Amino acid sequence: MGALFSKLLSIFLSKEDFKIVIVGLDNAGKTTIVYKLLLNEAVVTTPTIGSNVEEITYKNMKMVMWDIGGQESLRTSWVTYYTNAKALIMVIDSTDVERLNIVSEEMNKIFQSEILQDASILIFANKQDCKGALSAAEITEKLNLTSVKDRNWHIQSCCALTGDGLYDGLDWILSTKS
Ligand SMILES: Nc1nc2c(ncn2[C@@H]2O[C@H](COP(=O)(O)OP(=O)(O)OP(=O)(O)O)[C@@H](O)[C@H]2O)c(=O)[nH]1
Ligand SMILES: [Mg+2]
Repeated sequence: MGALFSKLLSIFLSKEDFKIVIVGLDNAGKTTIVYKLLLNEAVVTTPTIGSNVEEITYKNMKMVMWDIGGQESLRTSWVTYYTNAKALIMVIDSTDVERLNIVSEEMNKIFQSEILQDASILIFANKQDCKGALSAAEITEKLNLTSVKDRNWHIQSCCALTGDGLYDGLDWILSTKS
């Protein structure tokens, strides 16, 4: 979606909407997660260019999910989506060990972002069905998450193809806002 259209859409969406921004490196599984939640299907995806917005109603809460492309050239635009976000979801491909250092850099920017100060930060350790996937505990250690004391964060292991763990993650987000 073009930047101008995204801006116009955000003007029409009320501040009261439960806005969730979903980020993560390319191929992490963000779009797959959104459509699993929306349609209960593992859809075939193509890389997201710009962003994709879907509304998901869960436990009577209408969540507006902003799924943003994760390719390198798109990552600097992530911050432009953060205004009024109640939560941010970082999706990690748990098998992509080589790029965990890049994930760590992006996580640090998110934790330091003033605009996300009050947002709940959920980390999905995705692709747990794959051989060699790091566990949530291993990712917690590699990203040094336990050192982050001033943000409300949580890590949840999941598999976007089966849906395992996805609603546990949403339940955590809701628990932080009730
Ligand atoms: N095995 C496995 N594959 C997954 C899982 N989640 C996503 N995938 C696959 O990973 C690939 C990338 O998924 P996408 O959802 O398009 O990734 P994305 O994070 O939206 O990527 P960008 O839009 O480029 O930022 C697809 O082939 C998915 O089928 C999972 O839990 N397990
Ligand atoms: Mg995508």
